[in-house]
Parts: sequence; structure tokens; C-alpha cells
Amino acid sequence: MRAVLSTGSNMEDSRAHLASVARAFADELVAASQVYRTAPWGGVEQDDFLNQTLIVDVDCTPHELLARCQAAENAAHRVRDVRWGPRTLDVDIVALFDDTGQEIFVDTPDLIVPHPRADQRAFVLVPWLELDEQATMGGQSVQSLLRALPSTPENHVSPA
Ligand code: PH2
Ligand code: MG
Ligand code: MG
Repeated sequence: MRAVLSTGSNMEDSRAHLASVARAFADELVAASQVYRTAPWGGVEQDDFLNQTLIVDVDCTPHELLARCQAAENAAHRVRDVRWGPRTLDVDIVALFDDTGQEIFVDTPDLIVPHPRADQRAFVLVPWLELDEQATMGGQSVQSLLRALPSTPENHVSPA
């Protein structure tokens, strides 16, 4: 199964926190985008984030992958308090594809894939497009999803 992961951090040593995820998936890593500096999305006043997108090929179920993403967050001492607020490390599953390239959809109480808000987030779409210009999600091209976003401050993304 191929997974598109979005990593983000705006607390402590954000670069190191992002790097910890690439390290945790080192043997399965297909591609890693550059690190982007991104304005906080979601209306909570907080520091800018660093965001990166990783593509990994893993041999496990979606929920096992979720557990690995949460283990990486826990290793960064992630605390869950403010929704869309500051965090040491967030590792989100953006999209999943089977070995023939067919998109995998998951809709369970603890995991929904594709990520329900990824299509609204330039900080997810821009790094993903860097890795795969032809990327699709929910049957739509990621390029068209990005073009549909307004150029508001919260969609501001630039190489870090
Ligand atoms: N994550 C959030 C909320 N807002 N904004 C940016 N720029 N980057 C993020 O990773 C991010 C966010 C909740 O997961
Ligand atoms: Mg998130
Ligand atoms: Mg998350």
C-alpha cells in the first residue's frame, strides 16, 4: 500500500520533529518533499508551521499505519489540547493507494481517508504536487484542488 503522509510542527525543534518521521519510515520511504514554512490554517493564532509531505510504501493495514503515525507523534511528546492549535508533531494520512494504484477509502470512527480537509489545505497540496504533479485524491487532480483554493493568508506556503 502506498501512503501520502503530511507532517507538521510548530513547537520546539520543528525540523527535528519532521525528520523523526522520515527516519521512522526510512526503509519504506519513496519520496520526501522539501520542508515548507506555512501560515497557520484554521483560525487559531499561533506560530507558523513547518510542513512536509512523505510518500511511503508500507506493508500493513490503514489502521496499523495510523498506529505508527500516532507512535511518531507520541515520541515527540505530542499533547492534544486545542483543536488546530500548536503541536510538536502531527502526522496525518492524506491518501492511500493499493499496489495497482487504485485509491483506498477508509471511513471509520478513528480514521477517515482521504483526509477530510486535505483538499482545503495548501500546506498539504503544494508539497504533494512537488513529489507528484499527476497526483489525484478522491478522483480529483490535486492541481485542480489547489487552483480552487483562494489566495488567502492561511494558504500561504513557501520553501523553508
Ligand atoms: N495543522 C493543523 C491546523 N493548522 N496549519 C498549518 N500551516 N500546518 C499544519 O500542519 C496545521 C495547520 C491541524 O492538524
Ligand atoms: Mg493535522
Ligand atoms: Mg493529525
